[in-house]
Amino acid sequence: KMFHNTIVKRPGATYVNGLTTSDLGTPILEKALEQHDAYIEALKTCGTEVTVLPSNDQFPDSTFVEDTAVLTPEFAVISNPGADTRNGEIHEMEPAIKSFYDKIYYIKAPGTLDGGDILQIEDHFYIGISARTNQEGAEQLQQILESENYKATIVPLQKFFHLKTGIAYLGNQTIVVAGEFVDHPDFNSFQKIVVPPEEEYAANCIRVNDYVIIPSGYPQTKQKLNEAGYQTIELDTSEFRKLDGGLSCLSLRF
Ligand code: CIR
Repeated sequence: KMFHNTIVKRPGATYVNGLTTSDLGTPILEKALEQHDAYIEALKTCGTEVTVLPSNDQFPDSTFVEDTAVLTPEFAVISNPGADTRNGEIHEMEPAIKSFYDKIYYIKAPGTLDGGDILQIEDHFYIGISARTNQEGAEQLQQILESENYKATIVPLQKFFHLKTGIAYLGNQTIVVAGEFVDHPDFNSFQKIVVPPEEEYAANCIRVNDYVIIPSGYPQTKQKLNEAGYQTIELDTSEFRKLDGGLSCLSLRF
């Protein structure tokens, strides 16, 4: 699948106060901005037109734009983020999405849903139930997708923060998997690139056209991807990892 467009949002001064479950320390804003610059450059190298939205200090986590929407070639779904401090992020994202889409659906309370819990594999969407996405939100999305002739499977998560924390789709029926997804029955029919436990964070990688963008510092995963024939771009994501974020979280790709 070819991606023509990407949307990103700059980290703001309050980024350092974002939500986290990790104990990797407080992010360094200046470094986060440099890493974000490199991320934008990589998306351009992959051939996408990058829309860069300005930061909003009211929402410390708003650079993690992936959580605000689910985008398909035909329509957009604005999510209803499950964290209180993030829910309002959708109001700034909506006009940006409207500039690309005419057909827009919404996830509505009491349903909650974070885009990071949604993985598209060809015409089939997998919807994680997590601390952020509840059953009601997942079922709303499932109904929307099925009404648009997509398939949708709900996948309750055991340990991962978001579905895409532990799984990525590369095209060609091939997935990158870590942890609970290595032997998960819902994903057994795919070709798998298995990320070893010590490199688990590298499972959050993104295929963008001719490249797979991966976090730097995960040599075994990089080697497996290269041996499978994928060209990789490595990016330092240390300041995003400190807030449980990764490469997929930082953009909407469509
Ligand atoms: C949060 O807790 O919501 C952010 N600190 C991290 C969001 C990561 N997003 C993603 O995995 N899609």
